[in-house]
Amino acid sequence: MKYDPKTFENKWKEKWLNDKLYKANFEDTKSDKFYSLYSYPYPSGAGLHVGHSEGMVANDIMARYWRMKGRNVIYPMGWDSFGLPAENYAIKTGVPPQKTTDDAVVTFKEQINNLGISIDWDTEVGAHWPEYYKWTQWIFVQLFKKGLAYKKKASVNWCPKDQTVLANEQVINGKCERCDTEVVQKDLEQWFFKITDYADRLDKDLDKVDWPDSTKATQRNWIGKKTGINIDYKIENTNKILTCFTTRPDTNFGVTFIAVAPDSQFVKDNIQIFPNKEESQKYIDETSKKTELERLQEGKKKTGAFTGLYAINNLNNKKIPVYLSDFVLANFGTGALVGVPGHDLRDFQFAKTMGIEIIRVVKGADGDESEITEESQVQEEQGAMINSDFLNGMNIHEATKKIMDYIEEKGWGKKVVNFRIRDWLVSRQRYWGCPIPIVYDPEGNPHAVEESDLPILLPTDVDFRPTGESPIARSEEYKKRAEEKYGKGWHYEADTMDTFVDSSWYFFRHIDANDSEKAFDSAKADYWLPTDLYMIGAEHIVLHLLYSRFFTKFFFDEGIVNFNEPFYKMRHMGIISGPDGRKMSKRWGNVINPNDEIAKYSADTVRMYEMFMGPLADPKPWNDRSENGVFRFLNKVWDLSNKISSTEGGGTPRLPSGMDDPKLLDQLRLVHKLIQKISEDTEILSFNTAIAKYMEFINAISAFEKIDKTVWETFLKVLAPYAPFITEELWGKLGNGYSIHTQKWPEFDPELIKDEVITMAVQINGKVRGTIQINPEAEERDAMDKAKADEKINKYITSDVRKVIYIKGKILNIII
Ligand code: ANZ
Repeated sequence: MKYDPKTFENKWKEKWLNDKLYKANFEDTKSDKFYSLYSYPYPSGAGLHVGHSEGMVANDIMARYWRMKGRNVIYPMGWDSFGLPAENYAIKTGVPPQKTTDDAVVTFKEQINNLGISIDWDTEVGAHWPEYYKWTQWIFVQLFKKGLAYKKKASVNWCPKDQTVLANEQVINGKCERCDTEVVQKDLEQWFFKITDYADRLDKDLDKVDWPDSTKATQRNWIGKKTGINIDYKIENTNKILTCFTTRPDTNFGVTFIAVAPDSQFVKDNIQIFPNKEESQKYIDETSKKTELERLQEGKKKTGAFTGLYAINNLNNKKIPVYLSDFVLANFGTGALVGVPGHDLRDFQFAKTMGIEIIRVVKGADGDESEITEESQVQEEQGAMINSDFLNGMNIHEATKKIMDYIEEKGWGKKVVNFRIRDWLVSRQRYWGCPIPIVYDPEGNPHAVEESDLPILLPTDVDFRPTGESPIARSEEYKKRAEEKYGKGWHYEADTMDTFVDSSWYFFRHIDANDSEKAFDSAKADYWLPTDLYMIGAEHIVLHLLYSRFFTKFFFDEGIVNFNEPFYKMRHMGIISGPDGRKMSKRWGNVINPNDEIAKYSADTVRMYEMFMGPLADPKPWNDRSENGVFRFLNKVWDLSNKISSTEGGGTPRLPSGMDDPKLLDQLRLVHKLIQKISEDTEILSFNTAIAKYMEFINAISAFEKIDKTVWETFLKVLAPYAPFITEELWGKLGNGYSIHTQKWPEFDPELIKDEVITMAVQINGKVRGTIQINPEAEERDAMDKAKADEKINKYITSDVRKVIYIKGKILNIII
């Protein structure tokens, strides 16, 4: 019989689902657990593509591996199902978002099951399900009660075409990410979550988690913790004070201007006394047309206007001109900065355009003390002080400390820590989202909806074509509902929540998905969380993670959970591009649907190929030829199963003492080494190397005329997490009971993996000077010890070893 996956893959899929084979054990609160989390997908109409399934398969291998190792495993799945695409589709076609979303979920689920992903479907959640968003609303209410959800007028990015507020990241080069329309600034009443209260903890606690360094760095950068000082400057001929935040007070003798954000409070309060009032107003008006992103763009020509005011530098009583400039942000620091054009690039560019004096206060590389006239001379990070009175000669770090203390002692300023992170704007003027659980009295004061009245259901009588106001505001039913409940003149908030709110807590709900009494059970959360492996695409490493971490810390503060980081270990999958090397997209017609590949080969082929393509985190193009190679491998596995000898099976094979069948011993060595290597590689998520080892094993074992049954059964168990269908089928065919996936992971016998030795050549400076007997897997240190212990070799090691080139199992080359 040939490998014909169609005859069994469906059968096993159905059986595993019906038997709930992958159910997490919620009774057990003692065993080691493993929470395998894949970032819950947006169920798009296009269905799942191989870019999604890559991460799901990786999580699945881990889930299956740890189940076999005896851990209590949860592998949940859910849907990030609110959001713009379904709404935009509804606007175009009239099909309600509920319908498109529910249809898409059916497709996704079917695709996931086809791949044999071992989901416990009893843990399923969906952002758009009332029984889920009831608790999203509950969280909003808790934040509101603690003063962490508040309303204020804010200048926001506004897309005139989509008629919605956009987050900064949704604005690409000043244009709407989705429709490429020029984004404008608009002042609107908006809801915010006060994530800034958590800024310091969000920064510090990154030390506790096992994430890729670059991901941590990106988080830190976004949080933007800056230690510095606020320095007060008197404005000449007035009683006004202007405070500037600086991280580099060491350079303060080099200050030649002050720049204030045109939209800062200082300007609003004092424009009347600006000697150059008109010119200033004109500049303020121009700035209001620009997005924050445009203002910040590096390399952009700096602009500004002189206010006519002068401030006094306490250090040397120098008069400093005060300018307006849009590269200064109103909501960072104090909204004003001291300009040191010799040592800050933006300040240099500004000084150049405005014709402001440049003073060097830090020596350049090689002690350069010449005048600073070129950008390349501007240096920011190191050097010794000059032209700075009592700071002269110190390096910039000493000088920073010294002058901070000095300024504080004199009462001219105060040390502060600032953060770049801003409060989280959560309201959206859109229909397809979670309604904000706020009701307004006739005077317009907001009140939280009583918890017992949740959920506030999304109305369905809504025409959601964009007009600029929230579509829900036009629902008659919504108006009536509020008035019937609260009285005349009362109305519900018409904005919905940013979908990032939904996705900031879904992993809590998974562990208690059917609880109708509360968002989730604290004891369950304390057992199951933090997650043991979180797999997300590298495009989600900023906001989603910050927001989820913020919610977790809030729950911790509320005493709801006893941990304050949600994701212990996190890894990213690389983007899979189309066979043409381009990003998979409908537009290029290069999207690969796993269903098609399953039909062409098998689910096991798709799974293993996705893992074999390369290191998990690397970007990689789809290649049908290599996929076919994996299919051939599985065919070999199938065919070899026919060679199984009739010896008794069961358990992990070990050679009984006294037995001297050299063929069996060789087979045992092969399979025990395989156990060891697959365990090692799997635990570090090195799936591509693991698969290469299965292939090596199959090549080696096929040299035998007959294969021992227990050896083969062990191999099947070790292959099971990677290829669940074929292994289940062959396991049963060999007369074993269902299911291979509930078997114990085999342990390797250390005796059987270490006894092998080879003869390795040892070179000194490239010349062979002898050989050593060594295990091909031995580390460099062992090889060196053996080489030095050999007199013949050692006598050539006459001076210090400069370098060692060691290739395991091949060669040792010592350079002296
Ligand atoms: C003087 C100075 C001298 C600065 C120097 C830097 C280098 P970074 O640069 O990210 O560490 N700053 C202060 N308030 C600002 C605002 N509202 N908008 C834009 N920039 C502002 O952030 C800290 C520095 O950013 C501060 O230190 C200040 O410039 C500038 F050689 O002060 B510095």
